[in-house]
Amino acid sequence: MFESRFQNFTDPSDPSSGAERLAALRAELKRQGVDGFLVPRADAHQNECVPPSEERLAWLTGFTGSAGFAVVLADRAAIFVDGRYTVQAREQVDVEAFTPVNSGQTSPQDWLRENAPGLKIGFDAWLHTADAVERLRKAGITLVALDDNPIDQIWTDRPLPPTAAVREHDARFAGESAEGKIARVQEAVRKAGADSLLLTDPHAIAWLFNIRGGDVDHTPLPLAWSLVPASGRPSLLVTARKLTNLLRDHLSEIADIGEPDNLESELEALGRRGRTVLIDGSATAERLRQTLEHAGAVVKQGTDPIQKLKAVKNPVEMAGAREAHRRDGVAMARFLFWFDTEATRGIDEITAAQALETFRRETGQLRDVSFPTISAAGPNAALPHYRVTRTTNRAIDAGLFLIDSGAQYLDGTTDITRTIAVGETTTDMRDRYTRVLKGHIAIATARFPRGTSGAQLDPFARRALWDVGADFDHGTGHGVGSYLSVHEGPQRISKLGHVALEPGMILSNEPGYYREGAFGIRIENLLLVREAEMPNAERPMLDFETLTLAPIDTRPIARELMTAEEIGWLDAYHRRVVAEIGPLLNEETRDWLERVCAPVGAA
Ligand SMILES: [Mn+2]
Repeated sequence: MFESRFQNFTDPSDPSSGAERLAALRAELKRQGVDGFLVPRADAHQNECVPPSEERLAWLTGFTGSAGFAVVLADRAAIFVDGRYTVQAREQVDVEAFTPVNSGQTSPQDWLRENAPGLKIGFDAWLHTADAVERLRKAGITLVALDDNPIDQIWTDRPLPPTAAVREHDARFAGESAEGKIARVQEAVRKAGADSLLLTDPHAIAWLFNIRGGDVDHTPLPLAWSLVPASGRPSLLVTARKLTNLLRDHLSEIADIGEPDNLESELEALGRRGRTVLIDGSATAERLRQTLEHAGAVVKQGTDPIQKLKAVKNPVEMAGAREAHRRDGVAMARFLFWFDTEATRGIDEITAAQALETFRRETGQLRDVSFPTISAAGPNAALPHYRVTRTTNRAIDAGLFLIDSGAQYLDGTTDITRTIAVGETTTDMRDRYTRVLKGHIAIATARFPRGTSGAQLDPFARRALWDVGADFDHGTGHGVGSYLSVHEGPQRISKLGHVALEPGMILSNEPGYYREGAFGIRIENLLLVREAEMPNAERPMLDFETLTLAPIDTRPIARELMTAEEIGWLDAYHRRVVAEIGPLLNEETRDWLERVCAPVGAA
C-alpha cells in the first residue's frame, strides 16, 4: 500500500570485512612509507552527507554514522565516535579490529600522543580542514600528506563521483538574484580586506548562484567550487556534464564556468600575483590552504560570510517556508489520522515511515525527504538518532511512538517531530511528555532583546526537566535552510549557540527526553525569528513565529503540570492548525483534526 522512493531500510553494513580491509590498508601504508593513517568521515567539501564514493570510513570500518574518525596504526586501530553513536559503533564495527573510543572523552590527538609517539602519520589533505590539521600539528603529531589516498588504492569497487544534474533555483523561490547576492558577498570580501573568497561549501555555492543539485542524499547540493573576487566575475567550477547548455549559458552571464579540476591552478594563479585569499579554516581543506600558501598567496582565515547571509531568509523565502509548512501540515494530518486508525491493528516502524513519505509524495511537490525518517517505537525512541532498518524494525505497541521527519520542497525545507500515545501510557511517560511540552512552549513563546543568542534561550527548554533532575543530551534547536540542508548554521539554540538570533532566521525547537531501554519523547516545530509586536517595549525585541502546523498529541498531557498560559498557547496553536490546515483536508480527516485539536482547557 505504501512505498518509499527516497529512503531505504536496509542494514547498511556488516562488520565482517573489517579485518581483511584493515590488513590491506596496513600493507598499503607500508608501501607508502608511513606508520599510520587518519580516516575521517568527510569529503573535500566537509559535507554532513557525503556521496557513496566518499564513504571511506564506512567502507573500512562498517560504521555508517554521520560523524566518526578512524586512526590506523601497524599494530592497532581505533574508531572515534561521539556519545550519540557509541552503541551503533559497537554493533557495526569489528571491535577486535577497531577499538571504539568515545571522542567526547578521548580525542584522536590525545590517543595519537599516547599510542603513536614519534610515528609518521599519513593523511589525505583534501579530507581534513586547515583548522583540524593545525590542531593535530600543535599536539605534536608528525603528519605526512599523502597524494594518493591509500584507501582509494585498495577500494577496488569504489563508486564513481556523483554527476547529478544541476538546476536553476527559480527566483520565485530564491527571492533574490544571483547578481544581487554576488554583490553583497563582494562587499563582505572587501570589508574583510581580501582580494578573493574561496568557497568550498556546496551549500554556500548553491545559495550564491541560485542553483540546486543532487550529488548527496536528501540535500539538493551540487558539489562544486567557487572563487569570488572582491570585484569582477566569480568563477564556478562544476563538472560540465551536470549542466544543460541552457543553464551553462545562463550561469555564464554572471560567472566564469570551469571544471573542478581547475581549482588548484586558479589558486596558484592568485598566489603568483600575491593576492590575499579569504578562507574559512573550519571548513576548507588543508590541501587548498597549502596550495595557496605554496603559490605565494596571503591566506586570510575568517568565517565564510555566506553562512550568515544565507541564514537570514528574505521575504520570498519566508513566504515559501510558510507555504511549504502548510503543505507539509496536510501530509502530517493525513499521516496522524491514518496512524490513529491503524496503530492498534499491528503496524511497525517501517510501515509508519513509508506511510508518511507516501502522504508527503501525494502533495505532488515532494523533491525528497530532508533526512531519513526517525520512526521509533518503545526503547528505540530513546536513541535520538535512531534509523530504522529491517533488523531493528519494531512493532508499534502500547506506549509512546516517536516520529521525526522532514521534506524538501522547492519553496522550503521542513523538519517535524511528534510523539504519539498508543493505547495506555504510564504516569511517568505523561510526566516527562508534559515537561518536554512545557520546554517546547517556553521556547515558542520566548520574547528576547535583539542580540540574544541561542545559548541564552536554551535553558528555557530544559527548566521543567531540570525541576525533576532530568535533562536531554542534545541541543534544543538548529538552523534550517531554504530548500537546502535541514541542518545549517551559524545560529542554533544550544549551549554552543553564541550567534545572535536575527529576524528571518529559521530554527528548530525540539526539546526531548530519553529513558534508555524504555521510551523517548521529542516535540519539534520550526520557528521563524521576527520582530516582536510590543508597543511598550523599552528595547527592540524579537520573538518567534511557529511555522510547523500539525497537532500535538494532548492525550499524554498531565494537565496539573501545565500553567494557564501554557494551555492557552496550546489551544491557540491548535486553533491555528485547524484554521490553516482544516480547509485543505477531506471531510473525514478534517473532522478528526477538529477532534484532536479540541481545547485542552475545555476537556
Ligand atoms: Mn530537527
